[in-house]
Amino acid sequence: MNSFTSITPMLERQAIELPSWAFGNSGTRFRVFGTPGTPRTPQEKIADAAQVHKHTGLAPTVALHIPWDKVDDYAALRSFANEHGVDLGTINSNTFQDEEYKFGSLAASDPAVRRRAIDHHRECIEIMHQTGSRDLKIWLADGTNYPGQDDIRRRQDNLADSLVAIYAELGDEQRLVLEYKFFEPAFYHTDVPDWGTSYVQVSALGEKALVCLDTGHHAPGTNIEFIVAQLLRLGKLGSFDFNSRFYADDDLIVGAADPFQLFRIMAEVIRGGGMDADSPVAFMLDQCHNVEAKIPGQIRSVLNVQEMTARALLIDRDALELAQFEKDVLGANAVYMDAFYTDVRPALSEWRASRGLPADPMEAFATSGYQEGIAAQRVGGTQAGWGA
Ligand code: AOS
Ligand code: ZN
Ligand code: ZN
Repeated sequence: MNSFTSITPMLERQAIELPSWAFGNSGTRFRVFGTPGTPRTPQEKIADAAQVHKHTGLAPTVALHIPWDKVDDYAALRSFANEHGVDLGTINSNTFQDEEYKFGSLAASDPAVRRRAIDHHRECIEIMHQTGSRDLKIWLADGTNYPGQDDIRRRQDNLADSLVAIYAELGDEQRLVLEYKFFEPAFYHTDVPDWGTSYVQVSALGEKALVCLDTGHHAPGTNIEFIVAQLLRLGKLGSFDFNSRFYADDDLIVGAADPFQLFRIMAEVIRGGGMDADSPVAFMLDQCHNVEAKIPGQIRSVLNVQEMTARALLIDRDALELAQFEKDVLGANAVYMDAFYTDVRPALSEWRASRGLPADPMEAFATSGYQEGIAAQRVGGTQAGWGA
């Protein structure tokens, strides 16, 4: 097994982008539970996200959601983020909350609706010029609830045409990442339901269009690490939306439901070059913290990714390849499992301390007084969250 010392250069490079919406109030369709100190503005969300980076060194950028994080001056918002030690990252579009999008957006049969959705993405790209963002993330709730409701084939052509119009607006250094999801809120068919559809659509656009893989967006039992291996092999894995699920798109803390799956995903990321210095793959959380404290929830999340990444980096690839070559099934599996069963937390704590970071980020935040401070200070105002 590789030594911990040998993997620290890769760990040093790890960066996990935080979603602004993780810090706002969010919830399921049943209820949104508010918590004291919840941000009321994009600036307060960014200040909270900066606490995660301060205590872990793992989260240097914050993704925005438009219009939830709409401000008059995005350059000023970027300066605010920089003053807090972080930068702005992915711009996430939103065509899933307006009345006009009841029957879809970029895939809708109504050309006027498609034009509105395309214009929204043009606005997002304009914002990207001001925030310095590389990625435009497109997730569509588009789909139908009943067989026959709409022409599912024509919707693919509508989507393709809409994406061409958006792609043409991208700057030279900008990318479009198209996220898929197998169901919800549409229940009969979703217009971008799987990695294959996203791959087909982005491949038709060009090299600046790639797939976004949300780990909560697959049917139970899906071998997600196979999709990771395939998209890396095809050069079309643009980004992850990390979270974990027990049943659907639960948006729970990544690794909480199945740390072994996260380990296997990171093992394929590493095998496929996704952690190399020149890797185009972006790693982001897409989570909501409905019953747990939000900032600690995000700290726990990035630590979970770091821990499973470290374990996956411990895999002795030479020993694994030899065992595979020799058809030593149990030997090969043992190489894999030896790495997975290695508790890397003590080594990570020491490593953090050696870099001037808290050995225990959760404890450091809990005793920092920050949570108590915002709970006392942020009284009144609209507590940001879904649709805020
Ligand atoms: C929706 O299920 C997708 O995961 C989106 O990436 C994300 O949750 C949304 O854009 C933010 O609410
Ligand atoms: Zn997502
Ligand atoms: Zn999702």
